[in-house]
Amino acid sequence: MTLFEPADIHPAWLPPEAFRAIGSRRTLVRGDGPLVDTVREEVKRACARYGGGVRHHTPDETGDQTAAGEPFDLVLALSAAGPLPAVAEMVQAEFRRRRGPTGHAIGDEGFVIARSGGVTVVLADEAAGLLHGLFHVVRLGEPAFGAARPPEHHRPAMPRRMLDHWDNVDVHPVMGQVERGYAGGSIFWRDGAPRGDLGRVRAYGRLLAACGVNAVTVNNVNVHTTEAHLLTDRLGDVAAIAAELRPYGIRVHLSAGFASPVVLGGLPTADPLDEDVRKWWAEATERVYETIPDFGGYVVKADSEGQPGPFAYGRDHADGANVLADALAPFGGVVHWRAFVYNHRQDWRDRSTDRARAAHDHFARLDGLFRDNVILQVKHGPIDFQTREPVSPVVAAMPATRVAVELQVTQEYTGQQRHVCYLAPMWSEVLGFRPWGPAGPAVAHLAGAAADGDGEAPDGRAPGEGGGLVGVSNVGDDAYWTGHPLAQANLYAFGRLAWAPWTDPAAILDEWIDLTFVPVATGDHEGLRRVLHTMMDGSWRTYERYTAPLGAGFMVRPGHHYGPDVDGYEYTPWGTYHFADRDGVGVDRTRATGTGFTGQYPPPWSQVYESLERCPDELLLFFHHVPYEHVLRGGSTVIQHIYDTHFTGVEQVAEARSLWETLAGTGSVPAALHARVKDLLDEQFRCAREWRDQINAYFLRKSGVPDVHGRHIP
Ligand code: GCW
Repeated sequence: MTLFEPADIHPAWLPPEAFRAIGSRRTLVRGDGPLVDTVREEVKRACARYGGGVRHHTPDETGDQTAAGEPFDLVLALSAAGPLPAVAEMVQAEFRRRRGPTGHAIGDEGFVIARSGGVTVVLADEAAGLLHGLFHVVRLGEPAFGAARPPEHHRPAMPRRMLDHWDNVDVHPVMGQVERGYAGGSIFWRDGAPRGDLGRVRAYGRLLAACGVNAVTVNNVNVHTTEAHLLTDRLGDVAAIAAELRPYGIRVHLSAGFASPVVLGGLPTADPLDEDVRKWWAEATERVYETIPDFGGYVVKADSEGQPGPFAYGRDHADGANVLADALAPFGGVVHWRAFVYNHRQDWRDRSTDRARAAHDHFARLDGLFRDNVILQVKHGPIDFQTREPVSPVVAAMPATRVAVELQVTQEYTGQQRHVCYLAPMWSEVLGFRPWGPAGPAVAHLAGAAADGDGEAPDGRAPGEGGGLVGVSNVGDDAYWTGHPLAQANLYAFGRLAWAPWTDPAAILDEWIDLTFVPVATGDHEGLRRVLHTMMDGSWRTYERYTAPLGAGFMVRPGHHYGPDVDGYEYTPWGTYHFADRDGVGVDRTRATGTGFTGQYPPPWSQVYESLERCPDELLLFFHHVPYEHVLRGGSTVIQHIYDTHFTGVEQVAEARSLWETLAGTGSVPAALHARVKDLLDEQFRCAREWRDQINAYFLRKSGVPDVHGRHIP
């Protein structure tokens, strides 16, 4: 296997220097199989650069020493590949002793790491675990070879950690090559054909494995005509991608169109209960597995924003999902069925329809009717990836269904990779939200996070029963992968939170900084770290301050969704309204007087959100319509809060921009990267001012209430 390092592509969090600690040491890799080969190649390449050595014992070879009679510094071994060097045997025995007779095995993707007698040992039951263990050692760097450490058991909290690419094969006339993509073209497709640039796909797989992702969907959930054919006659294109990602333990999934039996199979119907339709799915799926034996499964957006679905045949979404699930089941595949179903042709005059309610209204009653290999993929908020939304009530409403939570790594509504907006703090809040209050499970548990090393899920589920975490990818063919170089941190954080949801976002940022910026650590690395934390830790809240206030959402330019337009969606069919008038603003979603959405939550949240006094400030306008002079829990009035946060938000962007300036010429970051971020910060500042002025002017004009500080509002 040849490892690929594209010359003009930024290495993101895997620059060669990140492997210095490993590359300068003597390593034994013990085990066989393709993923173990990947581990060995990684170590070999690092050693070629930094002077270390790697040895691969054959099964009948043993020993604790290199051929030159020196001890190993690092042993990476499959637990069943024995006999292992004495120190690894000891670590294994110690791990078994600690976990006790009923404790967990190391697990499919897990690993144990320890350091004893000057040797760092990584043990895994499966090769994928060894690969994750290797990248853990990379993350630790030099400290991996420092003080002794007792066996630590790491395993992913979520069984499936998937990135969905909204990449089109053909350039879509409105959405382009990548729908909501802000990092150039697709890394998979160009102008109707595969790019052929498979080295880049391989490099992508490597980056993903190093942050914990293990599944990728290669085409947009909006399946257009050309893309539909990936399932049948263009399956070879998918197989080529799968071949590049496989060495990094990443499985390929496909977005499939629900009408495929008609569109591709020429059948008169796609009715999920029709025998010919079932047969068509079964046969098509069998062919997929003949070509890609480790294929992950399908992702389906049905009856949503114009995509076909079971409603056309009078069937429900359990009928729809189950026909695909049955086709996949013999091969161990899963169908990710999206819960993003709502009426996008609503009459704005109709106050009884509430888009926030839609997913729960459609899906809650179907709980228990889905096959085991159906994963209901639920957007984290009830509307659509806004900067601030409550957690979707669907996540708590489906105890008998596997639920995956979908996050948007691509920054459609959070600055489109022109603004710095580190999203891990938002995701961490989502994952930590406890729908039944402090004593109940968190969202991360419901999505499958039992096996996270911090105990069993409180709801008693066995590890890995949940659906996992899904992110809409922010990657394109841009030299920095993500357009904004600092948006790489979001991709990295997505993988790390899917692996370990309780990790502090600031700690994840530290990991990312240390890996990404090692190469030019000629400058003041601690200074760089401080600057990046100041710029990024609170950047999501900063973004929230200068955009739509208090959970109101949208207020973006229709279509492309960049920049402010307070009434842009107010009189459209999309169901995203704020109802501002001269007296007040917000959506009444209470049971008492509004749409009743608050009733979709279990207590305590059904009561907390219902109550004007108890509803958290940041979600007030999501749940209530209030007068401008309404006093928030924080003490300020709604209108004064709007003015204050918008002035502060812009000041914070200005500060970030000046801070970045202090890094110019210091050598802490490469000059080209510095220049790219500088330009983007100029744009962020411009855009933030535009947001501030439009929002403030709009609400001043509506309310007539002046700013108590008398600041200029145009
Ligand atoms: O946020 C919206 C986007 C659409 C997207 C849709 C979805 C892929 O504006 O571009 O379509 O969500 O999640 O399906």
